[in-house]
Amino acid sequence: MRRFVCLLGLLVLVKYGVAQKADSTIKGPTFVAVDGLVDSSFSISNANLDRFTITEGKNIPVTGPKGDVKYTISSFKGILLTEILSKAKISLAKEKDRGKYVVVVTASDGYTVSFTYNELMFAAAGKNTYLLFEEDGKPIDKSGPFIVLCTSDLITGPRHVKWVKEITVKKID
Ligand SMILES: Nc1nc2c(c(=O)[nH]1)N[C@H]1C(S)=C(S)[C@@H](COP(=O)(O)O)O[C@H]1N2
Ligand SMILES: [Mo]
Repeated sequence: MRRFVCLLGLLVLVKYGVAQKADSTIKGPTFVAVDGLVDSSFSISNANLDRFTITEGKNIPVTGPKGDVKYTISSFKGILLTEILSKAKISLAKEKDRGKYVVVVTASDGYTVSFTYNELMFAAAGKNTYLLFEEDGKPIDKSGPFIVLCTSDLITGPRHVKWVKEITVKKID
């Protein structure tokens, strides 16, 4: 009996130790809050990704301000930001105020990026901005678990957001 208890204790320790190790590779929040001027706020985590249409992409260079390629994302899985926003439903008080609405993406380290309503609805960024949750066939570890990236940006580094925490819809004055 004592042996059994010892073994059980060991198993628990091993399992706990492994779980700790797996968690320590994740730097950012495990869920992304979608909120602000929307009809319904919600959060996205690994547990509810199946609510969304998943898109795949490949060979995306992440470039610095001078065009230098820092690295290339060879493949990714993600959700279009517009798909997320269409579920949340941005509430425009007046249609012609659309130009005053912005979608602000923030990370746990304070890094912040914004997309305007008009560019997401009517320009290339709308079809190319994703919340990524997988890179190279695996969950994103050191920059994740969630990244926002606009693949149509001429320089992709600045609007590449690691450790995404929140996607908020705001209105400027
Ligand atoms: N959360 C967060 N995301 C970030 C940054 C940051 O400091 N914090 N740096 C940005 C910059 S300056 C670049 S060029 C790209 C690529 O940076 P990396 O090489 O650190 O991945 O990520 C961007 N995303
Ligand atoms: Mo950068």
